[in-house]
Amino acid sequence: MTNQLIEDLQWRGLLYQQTDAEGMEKLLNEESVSLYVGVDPTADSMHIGHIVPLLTLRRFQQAGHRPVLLVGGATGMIGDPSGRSSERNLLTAEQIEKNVAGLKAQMERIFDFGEGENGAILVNNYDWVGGMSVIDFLRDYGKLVNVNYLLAKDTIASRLETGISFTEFTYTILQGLDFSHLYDNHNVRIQVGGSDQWGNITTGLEIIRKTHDEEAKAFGITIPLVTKADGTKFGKTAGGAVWLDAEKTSPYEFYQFWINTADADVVKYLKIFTFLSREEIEALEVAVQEEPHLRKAQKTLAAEMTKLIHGEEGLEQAERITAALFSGDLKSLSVDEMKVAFAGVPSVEIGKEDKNIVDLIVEAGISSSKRQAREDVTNGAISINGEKVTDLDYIVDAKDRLEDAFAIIRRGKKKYHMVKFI
Ligand code: 485
Repeated sequence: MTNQLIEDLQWRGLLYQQTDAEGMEKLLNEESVSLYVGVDPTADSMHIGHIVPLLTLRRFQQAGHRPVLLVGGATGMIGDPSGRSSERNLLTAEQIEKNVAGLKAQMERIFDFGEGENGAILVNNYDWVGGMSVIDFLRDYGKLVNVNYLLAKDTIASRLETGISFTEFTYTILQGLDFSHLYDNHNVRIQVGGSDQWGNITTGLEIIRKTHDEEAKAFGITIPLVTKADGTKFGKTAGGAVWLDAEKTSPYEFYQFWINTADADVVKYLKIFTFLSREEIEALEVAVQEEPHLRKAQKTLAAEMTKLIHGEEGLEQAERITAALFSGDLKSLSVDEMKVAFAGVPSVEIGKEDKNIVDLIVEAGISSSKRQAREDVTNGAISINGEKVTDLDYIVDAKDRLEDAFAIIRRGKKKYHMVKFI
């Protein structure tokens, strides 16, 4: 018997490796299960690379299963060598504590933690590993895992040349004992992770197999790395990673990231990242083919993702800023929105004294000469904070300084400059 959820995951391209596809499908047909994804608190925010396994768990939740979200308060103290070519620096306990709080808050936004049968739960492996003695660790877990077995893992084998500390070498056993702990205490039957987590997930199955009788049945699946048709790395912009934290990546930047998706990638991303139905996505696929200039699929992707991570309010702000920049009507934006909108535009610092408009735009390098500046002003090419200035004697003063600190000056249709008054 096929399973609708599995079919959907396959159609979305979300299944990469599976330890026992048939067994898992059978299990899902028979009962509602709990399943988990773990994230280590290496930063105080997740980025969009983290959300694919999390969203996959939400798909399981929608099909009636219970997501268990693990924050690695203990494993974060050690550092996962998976996918890394060199040793990590240890974080301090304070840093990890702060990061754990950040991750928890973000997970709470993505999941439904309702009281129901399948409400999500959050766990922290520090709760069962933090107090474990080294003797217990070595006797109860270290003894179950053969060194040869560990050396054969990709993530360890690939580090033997360049070096791997005993600390990182041990990491996979810690993640493995988590799986076993969650199996016993939360009836977790499946672990999900990105493709770099295969080795750690299978260590967990090994530990479960060795500590339980034959009846014990647990499964692992990994999710493919998200790729881009042009071969460049997904999830990176000029400014670095795309974070879920609005302080690090504003809702507007987040929205822009998605709206800039190439036609060649957009349908794939709609499948991976959104909860739109197959019918809706297929209709958008037709739109990409027949009227690509409308960018309907990109707009939908950007709206869905921004709403998911930043809520209706974040989406509204992103759309308002996008529209204002497109039309040039800055007056519709609040001062805070202006700051967000122009975070990336060229800025110059200028003294706070009142100044004639022509002098100011020359000093700020917005017009190349006094003659050019006069021409620009009389032609109506210059505006301050969305207000056109055509008077050559206009004085830029306190009324033009937003928060007494900056002004946005536009020259021509689209060239924006931020002038900071100091
Ligand atoms: O019991 C567990 C303890 C820790 C972890 C998982 C289960 C975290 C895991 N070792 C890890 O490092 N995950 C990465 C992280 O935390 O940033 C990323 C993976 C990625 C995807 C994502 O977490 O690199 O593939 O699984 C959710």
